[in-house]
Amino acid sequence: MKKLSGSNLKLAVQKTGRLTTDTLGFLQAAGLDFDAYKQQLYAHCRNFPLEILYVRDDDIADYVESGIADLGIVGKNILVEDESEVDSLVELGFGYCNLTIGVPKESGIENVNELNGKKIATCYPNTTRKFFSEQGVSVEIMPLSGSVEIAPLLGVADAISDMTSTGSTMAMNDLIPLQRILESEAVLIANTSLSTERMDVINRLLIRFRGVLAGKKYKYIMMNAPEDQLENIIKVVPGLKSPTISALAMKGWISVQCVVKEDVFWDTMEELQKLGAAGIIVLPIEKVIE
Ligand code: PRT
Ligand code: ZN
Repeated sequence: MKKLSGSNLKLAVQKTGRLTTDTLGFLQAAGLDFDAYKQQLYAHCRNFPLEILYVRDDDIADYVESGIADLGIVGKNILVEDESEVDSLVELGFGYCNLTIGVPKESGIENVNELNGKKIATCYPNTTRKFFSEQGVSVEIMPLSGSVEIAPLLGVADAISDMTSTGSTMAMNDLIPLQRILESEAVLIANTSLSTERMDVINRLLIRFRGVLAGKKYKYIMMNAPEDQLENIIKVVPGLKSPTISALAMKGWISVQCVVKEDVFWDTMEELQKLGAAGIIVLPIEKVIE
């Protein structure tokens, strides 16, 4: 078996699970070229000094903390639960989920104070215990390693604390979400005592990652607009520095090109139309390097 090179950075990612597809897609969008076969335990990156280790998500933070891996991609929920001593470098915009308290529909429970003295089943005992103690509510925590949703049905717990994304699992088990106790998404983490040399390589990787993340936040637009509205248009779409303007063959009209933030996209479009902009073309952006 080919040995891992000591000098390359090692990045631990989830082998198979909810984070896998988005993680691999993100790394590929950042221009990293590597293999990802189902049975593979590690992959060498062909165009960057990086080895990718495919592991269980529960092991990622431990690998990074102990230095077996320099970097990892893991849900924030695991870092909080394990109180991992790692550096969180950047939130990656996928793997969104919440740790949520759920109670049986027929319990009639409407707030967490009513859980005083009750038993809570969870795969996240530390985070859950901390939440209830901060609320001043005394509960008995029942740690489980999976299938938490059936604990109330089996009569072994009064409520649960579990990860939710769509909420359909709770609903299917006649549970009502009572309160969100942690919001989570995938994060890039690093070992806390890396050499300057390794940090330099990580910073190169971070520029690529941030480029992908920024690309998702913006759209590129091209439009025609009346020349006398130029000043107003620049106020609406300042672009990264300032929009690119070119003259149209038709007198009194210009072409404007710039980037627009995704979260205010439709508001921006409406304002531009009010200023007389027409023929607006919108393109996705792959990366933005500022
Ligand atoms: O095999 P391995 O140990 O690597 O994986 P795993 O089975 O332990 O973890 P996995 O793949 O289920 O989750 C990996 C990470 O994905 C978690 O640590 C979270 O950061 C993130 N994530 C995002 C989720 C969810 N969404 C999620 N919905 N983790 C778990 N769930 C489960 C939840 O526990 C519940 O059973 O999905 C169910 C609820 O989903 P909804 O959509 O019905 O609300
Ligand atoms: Zn796991």
